[in-house]
Amino acid sequence: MAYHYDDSNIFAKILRGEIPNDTVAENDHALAFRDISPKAPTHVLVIPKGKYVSFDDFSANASDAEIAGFMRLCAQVAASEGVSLDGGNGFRAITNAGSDGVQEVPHFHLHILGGRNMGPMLL
Ligand code: IU
Repeated sequence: MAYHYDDSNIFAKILRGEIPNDTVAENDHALAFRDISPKAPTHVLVIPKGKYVSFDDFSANASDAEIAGFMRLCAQVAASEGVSLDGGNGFRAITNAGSDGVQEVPHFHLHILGGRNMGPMLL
């Protein structure tokens, strides 16, 4: 079974430059921008520039260079937001996948949340 990517999703439109975004950082393989409805003082979304539906799609199918670029941008964002453990108080990184994960936008994204104590994980 192949993953189905919907080119009409909002993050695809952001990547195509059709919708503005509040960019924090980017590299060849990934883009980081502020969540439009922040749940914490720092709430940044990191997305791959390639067409991947979810964490499992990305992990299974992205190239090593794409995965490295994505992860490095996550670390860069944590540092620039002042939440990295290299000098800051930490953060939470989460990704929702599919209907049981309650994923709203079907383009893989990692939420980086911090700037306050995030409390216990909700289960
Ligand atoms: P989710 O993991 O797919 O549930 O998260 C989607 C996030 O995308 C959510 O936190 C929204 O606030 C956010 N978002 C956004 O930043 N810009 C948009 O135009 C839309 C959603 I639609």
